[in-house]
Amino acid sequence: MATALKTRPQVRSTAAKPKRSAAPVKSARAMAEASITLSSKNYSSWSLRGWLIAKLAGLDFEEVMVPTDDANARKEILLLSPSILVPCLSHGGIKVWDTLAIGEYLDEVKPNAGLLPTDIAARAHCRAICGEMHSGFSSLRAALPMNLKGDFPGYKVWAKAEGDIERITTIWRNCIAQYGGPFLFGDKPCIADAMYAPVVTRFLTYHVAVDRVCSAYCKQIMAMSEMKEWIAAAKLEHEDIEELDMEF
Ligand SMILES: N[C@@H](CCC(=O)N[C@@H](CS)C(=O)NCC(=O)O)C(=O)O
Repeated sequence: MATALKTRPQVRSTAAKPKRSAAPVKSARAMAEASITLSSKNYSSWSLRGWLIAKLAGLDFEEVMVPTDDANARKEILLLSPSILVPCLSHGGIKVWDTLAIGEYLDEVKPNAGLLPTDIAARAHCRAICGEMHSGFSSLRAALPMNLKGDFPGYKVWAKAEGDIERITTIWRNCIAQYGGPFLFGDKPCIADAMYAPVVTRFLTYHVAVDRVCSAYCKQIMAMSEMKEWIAAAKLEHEDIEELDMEF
C-alpha cells in the first residue's frame, strides 16, 4: 500500500487569476473541471504534449506536478496514474493515462475545439502521423532528449537519428503543402502539432538544421502563447538533475 505523502503535490490552476477588487470575495472559484498529472516542464516531453492538447481543447484544468526531487512524493503521485506515467488526465471521475488517448477523449468532450481535423481523410492522416510520433522515432528521442533550458550548438546527431529527422521533416512538409499551413492541418493547431511540439524544441535545443518550410513551422510553434507559457515555467524550474537528462 502507498505510504502517506511527505510532500504535497503542487497543484496549479491554469484558469486566469481573478482581478483584485475592493469588495470582499464572496465565494471561492469553482474547482477546475479536470486535473492533469505532469512531470518536469523542462524534460518531460509527454507532459508537454498532454498539457498542450488540454490547452488547445480549452479545458479548465489544474496541474498536479510530480516532484522530481522527492522520491516518495514522486512514487505517490505516479501511482495516481494506472500506467505510473505522466500525463494522466482526471475529468469528472474518468481517468485517461496516455497522451493519444487524452487527445481522442478531449476531442469527444470538446468536439468544437478542433483537436482533430473535421474532414475524414485529414483526420485519418492526422491520426496516422500522431501514431508515428507516439510509437516511433526512438532514435531521435534517445539521441536528442527534450531539454528546454539546454542549448547545444554543434551537437553531433547520431546517424540513426538522422533517419528520424528526415521522416519527421517529410511529414511536416507534406502536411503543410497539403493543408496550406502554417500549422500541420491548416490555420489552427491540432493534436498533431502538440505531438510534434517537443520535436520542434529539440531541433532548436540541438541546432538541427532544417529547410525553410520546416524552419517556418518551428517558428510558428514557438510563437504559440501556450508554448511560451510552458517554456517560461520550464525555465523557472530549479531541478537540473543529470539523470533526467534523457528522454523521459
Ligand atoms: N506513451 C505514453 C508515454 C508517457 C511517458 O513515457 N511518460 C514519461 C514522462 S515523459 C514518464 O511518466 N516517465 C516516468 C517518470 O516520469 O517517472 C503517453 O503517451 O503518455
